[in-house]
Amino acid sequence: MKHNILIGLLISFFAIGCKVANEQSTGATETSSKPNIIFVYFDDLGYGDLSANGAKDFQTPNLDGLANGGVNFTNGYASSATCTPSRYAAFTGHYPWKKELKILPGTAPLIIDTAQVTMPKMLQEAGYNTAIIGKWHMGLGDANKDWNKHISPGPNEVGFDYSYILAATQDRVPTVYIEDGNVVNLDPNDPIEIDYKNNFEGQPTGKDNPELTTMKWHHGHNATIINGVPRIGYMKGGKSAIWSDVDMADHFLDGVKSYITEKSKEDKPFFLAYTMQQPHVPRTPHPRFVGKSGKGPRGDVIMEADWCIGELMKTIREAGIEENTLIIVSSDNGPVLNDGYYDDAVELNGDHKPAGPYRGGKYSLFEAGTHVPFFTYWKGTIEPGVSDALVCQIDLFSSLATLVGSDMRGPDSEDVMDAFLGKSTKGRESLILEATTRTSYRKGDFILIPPYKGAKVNKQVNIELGNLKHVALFNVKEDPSQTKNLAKEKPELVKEMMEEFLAKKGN
Ligand code: NG6
Ligand code: CA
Repeated sequence: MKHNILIGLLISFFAIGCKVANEQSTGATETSSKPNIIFVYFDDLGYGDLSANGAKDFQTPNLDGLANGGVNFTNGYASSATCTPSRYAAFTGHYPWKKELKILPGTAPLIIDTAQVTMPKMLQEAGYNTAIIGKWHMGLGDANKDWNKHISPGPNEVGFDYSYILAATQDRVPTVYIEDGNVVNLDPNDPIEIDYKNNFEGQPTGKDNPELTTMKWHHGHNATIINGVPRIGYMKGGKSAIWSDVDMADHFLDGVKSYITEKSKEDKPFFLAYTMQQPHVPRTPHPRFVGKSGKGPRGDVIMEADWCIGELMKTIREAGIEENTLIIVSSDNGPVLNDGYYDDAVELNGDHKPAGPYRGGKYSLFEAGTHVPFFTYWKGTIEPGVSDALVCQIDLFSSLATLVGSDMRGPDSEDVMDAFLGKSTKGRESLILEATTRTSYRKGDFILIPPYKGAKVNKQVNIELGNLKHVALFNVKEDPSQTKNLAKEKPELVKEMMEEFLAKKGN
């Protein structure tokens, strides 16, 4: 009898053991269908700024490793030709032109409604740890916020469990880091004050005190001088909290490394938005990258960013999570050489084509405004290849929702997960693009640009804006540099696309 009980106990122990083992293996399957997700989001990086996409004058081996080892999209888009609207679309799945979003000043309130569904909220609900480290530029708190108190709402209120950000851009105040809503290293005896209209009495500015600057402003960027760099907006106080520009890339990278190392030990998967500041102005490479590209600071910070990607990959490999991590790389808008400082970007550019074959640049309704680097990498799951599928950052929300088994969707976001995984060559059928509140319509290989009033060229940045007198139709595949307006040749297609475009825009 005793013997039988013992055998019975052994059998049940064995059965429990198997059950646990089974559960563990089910758990493992679950984690692979919920991989870690890292969204590397550049600021103003052009399609042609990577050697994988044709850059010859300098190399980006680490970015190339991801682009060539994953799916490199030849028709990958940002939603807008400027930062704020693009980011809003990427993180919320909403078309930014519906809200007529513009580039925000550093004092702007949060533009995402805290009641709104967002991509990070969707991932939180699906069991993810979520974080953003880097540039934010979607506003913070309310219009009259006190930077010396907890600043809310912000990233933490719209889906990010952790945030370590710069509020707007590197070229505008406040020039401090904000961690989970609190300015880092702030001395309460030296409070920060920010104003975008009026200077604080007695404060030198780039405009009045050029002798105090180490970087010269070309247009805009002539208010408060921080670290020798004249910025957009006025700032007073907060000395102990002011960031070091040349250390910014290392600083964000350190945060990214710690986050990945720490979170990869947890049972939950993580979503990390690594929103890099490069190569936006002011371009301030760390001294170890100065002169490396031969293209001045713009090329140098691209090489610095590429090195950061190498470090990111090392961290992922050391944490043993490379085969369980989906990495998506893109840029918030197209490239610009002179965006307001004299930094030799124009003078040393030579034959480099930051936008690759595309016409225009940042701010433009022509291709280069939004047609950006875009690739997905997932070792062991994504087969390397090149895809012509039409995909946009706005689609991340609904696509990732499918991946992680969530039924939440972004209202204007389409599920193109199979294209992201390289399993299908089918992306979106059509897409509405935006550049400084103007819109265009891409369908298949064609792009329709309606006529707009306004300057042909933004002379300050020397970029063609895409303001045309008459409607234009281009075949982006055959004519990426948009030299041949097909509107007269294909009136039927123009009519069809215009009708669809207007219907989609609700006019
Ligand atoms: C513009 C700035 C430009 C850059 C841009 C935002 C001037 C004259 N120009 O207004 O330098 O900061 O805003 O770039 O101030 S973005 O990538 O964040 O959209
Ligand atoms: Ca940008």
